[in-house]
Amino acid sequence: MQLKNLAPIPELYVSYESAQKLKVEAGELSSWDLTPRQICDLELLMNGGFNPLKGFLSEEDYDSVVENMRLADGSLWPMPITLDVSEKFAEGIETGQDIALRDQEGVILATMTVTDKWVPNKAREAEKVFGADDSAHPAVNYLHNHAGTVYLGGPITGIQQPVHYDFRARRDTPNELRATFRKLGWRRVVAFQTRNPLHRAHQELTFRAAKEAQANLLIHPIVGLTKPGDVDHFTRVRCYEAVLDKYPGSTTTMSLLNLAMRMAGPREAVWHGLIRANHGCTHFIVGRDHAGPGKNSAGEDFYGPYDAQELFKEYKDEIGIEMVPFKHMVYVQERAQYEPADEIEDGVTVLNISGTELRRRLSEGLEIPDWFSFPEVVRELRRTRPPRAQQGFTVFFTGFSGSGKSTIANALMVKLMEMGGRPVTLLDGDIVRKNLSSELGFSKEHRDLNIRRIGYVASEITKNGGIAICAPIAPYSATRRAVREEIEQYGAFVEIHVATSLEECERRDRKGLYKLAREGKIKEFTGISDPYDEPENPELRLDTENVDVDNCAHQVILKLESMGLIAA
Ligand code: PPS
Repeated sequence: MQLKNLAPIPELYVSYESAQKLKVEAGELSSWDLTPRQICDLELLMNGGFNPLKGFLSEEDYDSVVENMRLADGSLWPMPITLDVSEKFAEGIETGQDIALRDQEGVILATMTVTDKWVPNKAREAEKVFGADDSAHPAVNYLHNHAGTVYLGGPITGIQQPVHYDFRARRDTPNELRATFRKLGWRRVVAFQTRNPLHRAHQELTFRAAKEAQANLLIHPIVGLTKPGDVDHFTRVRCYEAVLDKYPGSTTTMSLLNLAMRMAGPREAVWHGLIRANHGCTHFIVGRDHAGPGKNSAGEDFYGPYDAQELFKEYKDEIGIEMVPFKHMVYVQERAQYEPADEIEDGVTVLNISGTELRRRLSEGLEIPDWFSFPEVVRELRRTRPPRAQQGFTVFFTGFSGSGKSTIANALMVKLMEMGGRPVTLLDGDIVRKNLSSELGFSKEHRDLNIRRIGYVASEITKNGGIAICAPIAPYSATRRAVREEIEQYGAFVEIHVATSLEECERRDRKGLYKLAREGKIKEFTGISDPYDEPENPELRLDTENVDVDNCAHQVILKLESMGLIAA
């Protein structure tokens, strides 16, 4: 008899012949180029990872999922899986129409019959699904600042899987994993979800969880999208491979899951459970603060530490997978081993290194002890995260025209070049407008495009270990924030507000532009006839009215030193 959890699960792919035919016919259809997050969602829709979903949610399903964590037919489903598109694209789409869904290179992956088109209430979605309409939550920030304004819903016809060139042998569809478990005779499988490198405590806890559940172990890391700032998946997978060798032979395996996480804590835990059940697992480890998004804008946790476990318990029969609650493991020095924190008597020495402390040690090149992690893991992490003083970073000046941004940026560039060590590039407003953005004017749309281009170049420089100095006006805080997010994936983003007042800039009027703006000869002039959002929390604010340029540049150098970005 075949175990229920190992029987094949429905996929949304059509046969090879039909796919070939569809590919040709789809040439006539309107095409939507999927975002990276939508590609992750589509892959799991098509391969059954999101079973019972048959496509992107309809409006009725969406409303029901947002309100009750259920599809309209009553099945448990906690996360809205929606196809968000731009208003412009939506305008040309009628319900009943088929559209082609393509990857970022234009390869067709699926078609969708659009049954629904609506403008969602994003504030309600944020409140209900993520617990608060607070953009400090990464998924709420995504919802308001990245996702399109219109949702399309409808069933999917799968043509082909998204192509992955990395770690191909480690990627499995739910049915491939089910087949593997069948072949190996694994009847009980406990899955461990992770978006972080594994250290000794994780290895110990997962091994114990498997023993307790009398199950084999599946390390099931996320390689789709995780929390901004996480260690990239390439590095993590190399780390996981090193840790796999530490488990007793043939007890444990690893498979990579191309999921786009939402960091939705309790709802996310239930979602993760359903996904693992679809992948043929019987048990699932839920830890403290599972899929936690960090602090909200008031500095408090979004969810309680055990909310995820509570919600999971409530729905465990419907999820169809048993929860193994995570034990917090700590190192007991006297016995030189890891033990569950709640089983340790008073009087022994307990050692622990938090995630924040680990990042500090890596960024300052300090020792990471053997009891904490495996030497192979530490070596990989050090390769990817060299000490801060060797990483790339971006200094981003913002302020009114004529505030002194370019002059200070030039002085800073010369000082950094004098120090040596890393290449320095200056992306001054005027230089950029000549070379990168020569066709752009000063409308909101054009300014945003200009700043995003600067952000893109700076992020590449930062990624490759250089120093980018940017000095545009950059009047919109949302755009500055987007650039910050892009750059912080690779290194520090140091925002510097050159806080020269408008009156002073106008009084100096070096280029004579303020006079022209007052006379209405230059339109949309920042500060006169166009807005400027003052930075609320820049890393540094410079007063140029009472301090000379050299001193201002020096203040920036001191700031960079205090952040560990240049050696003192
Ligand atoms: S933005 O808003 O960040 O895209 O602007 P930026 O690329 O920094 O370009 C600003 C420079 O363009 C000149 N200029 C104007 N500035 C503001 N508003 C209007 N309408 C405008 N028209 C031309 C001005 O010289 C700015 O240079 P800086 O170096 O800031 O004085």
